[in-house]
Amino acid sequence: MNVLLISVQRTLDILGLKGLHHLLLDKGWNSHLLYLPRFDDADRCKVEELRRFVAAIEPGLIGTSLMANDYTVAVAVTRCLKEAFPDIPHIWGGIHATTAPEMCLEHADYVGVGECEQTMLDLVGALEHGRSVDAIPNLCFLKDGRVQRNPLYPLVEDLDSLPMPAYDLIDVKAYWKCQTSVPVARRHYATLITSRGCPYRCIWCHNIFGKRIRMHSAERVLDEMGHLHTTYGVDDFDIEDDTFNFDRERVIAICDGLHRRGLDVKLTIPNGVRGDILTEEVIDALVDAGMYMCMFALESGSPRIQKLTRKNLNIPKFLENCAYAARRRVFIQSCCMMGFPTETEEDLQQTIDVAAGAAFHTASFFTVTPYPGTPLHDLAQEMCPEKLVGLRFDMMNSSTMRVNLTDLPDEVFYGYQRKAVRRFFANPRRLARIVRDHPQRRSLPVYVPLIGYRAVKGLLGGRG
Ligand code: B12
Ligand code: SF4
Repeated sequence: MNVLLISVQRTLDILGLKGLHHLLLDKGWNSHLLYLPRFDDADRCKVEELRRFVAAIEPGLIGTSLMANDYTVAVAVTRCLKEAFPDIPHIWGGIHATTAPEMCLEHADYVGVGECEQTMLDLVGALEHGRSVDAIPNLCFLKDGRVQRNPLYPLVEDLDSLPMPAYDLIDVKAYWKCQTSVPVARRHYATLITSRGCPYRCIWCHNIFGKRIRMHSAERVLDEMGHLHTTYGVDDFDIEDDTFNFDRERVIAICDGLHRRGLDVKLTIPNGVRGDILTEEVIDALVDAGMYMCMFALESGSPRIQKLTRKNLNIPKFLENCAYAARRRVFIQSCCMMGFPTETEEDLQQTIDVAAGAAFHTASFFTVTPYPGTPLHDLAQEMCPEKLVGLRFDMMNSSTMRVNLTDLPDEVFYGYQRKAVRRFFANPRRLARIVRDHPQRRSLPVYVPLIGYRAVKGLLGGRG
């Protein structure tokens, strides 16, 4: 059977769907992967082009992967395909389908909840052979007008049992043309996820892979890096784990392994490290293995907000590690979240003060975004339900979000965000460090419009 997998996400480097595509190919299914990052069903040419493409493939199943901010586009794509091909079933999966399956079933025939490797194989097999799908684990669907949520498969315990991506079936180098979240252009990069699950309990966060961390072995990570390096010339790896540094010994084993195998590569950790559990030994190992850029996520400088949000970051330890990494010339990015329910001017000011005094090179001061299915969403629902009314999914990107969950008036709240950006960047020493330490100085101008937008956020009317 032919399967069509569609990504409506704006970035091309989607690991989950790519992994499912590789798995299907590995198991002998004829899978196709289509990127539709900015699909607009008002554009008739795009609609016709998509329909022609699908007609040529004749898929027996269409799978779409989405985050919350992709919901509107996912609806448009699915609606447009269902009109033209009413008999092809659609399954949605990914983080938004996992946290809001009922909403997704208004458009998709099936929703895959959580880890879906085996579920996808089961579903494709059942559809191919005309078997019932009713008992397939992790699947949700409507039965007699009601949502049936099947039990979940146990989580994949041994991540090494998942096949390594079938890199020979994709154009690894084509991805190099796309900009990633690392502000360096034209890298020969690949993105890796080396673990699943996170034991921390930050209230804004997803729980797609459970609260226990499961990890690929250091040797398997090194095999994948080695394969990408020797076969395709990849020399820059973005590690996108939730908490890559949770197991210090594994991090050190990976770094040592890179030396042992003679792999001369660079590393970045754009999704962040848990900064307070690092040690100088781990930072040294990472820097010596090629790490040149890392995200240290502060989120809030207020101990009260750290507690409320259950991030419980040890701020002094975090700042100490950050300063050490900066001394080792790692380019440090940070992100802060502003606007939690009950957050006061004092809390906001603490975040500004801590960020401004930290050894970060850059920092983003994002608006808190209450994603459906998170404890933060529940808290907002309890404390300020009126603010959730009319929230638009296509804005659910922390840069474009316009919601103020605090009790402060909008002009005061957004004023603090603007102040944070000004205070942080209007610092000649920081600017000098950015220029000195940025791994690719010529790409620095791309920062300017983004910083400018955030510095004026809320001045241009609307709610923000
Ligand atoms: C890597 C990553 C990124 C990367 C790449 C994104 C990507 N799609 O791969 C980058 C840096 C680009 C990114 C960007 C953003 N991200 Co991000 N990202 C992640 C991260 C850390 C890992 C994703 C991943 O690769 N996981 C590993 C793979 C194997 O898992 P998976 O993709 O979930 O796939 C599995 C299942 O979901 C399922 N599945 C997936 N697709 C499908 C499809 C079908 C049909 C089926 C059946 C099943 C299925 O099966 C897969 C295998 O088990 C997650 C957190 C996390 N741990 O999941 C956040 C996360 C997904 N990101 C998040 C957010 C908010 C963003 C941003 C919006 C941030 C922002 N700027 O505001 C942007 C969006 C960018 C954009 N412009 O649209 C949120 C999403 C919240 C939500 N409810 O939508 C998450 C959950 C982080 C969080 N702490 O909350 N992100
Ligand atoms: S924000 Fe990071 S540390 Fe906190 S629960 Fe999510 S993945 Fe874990």
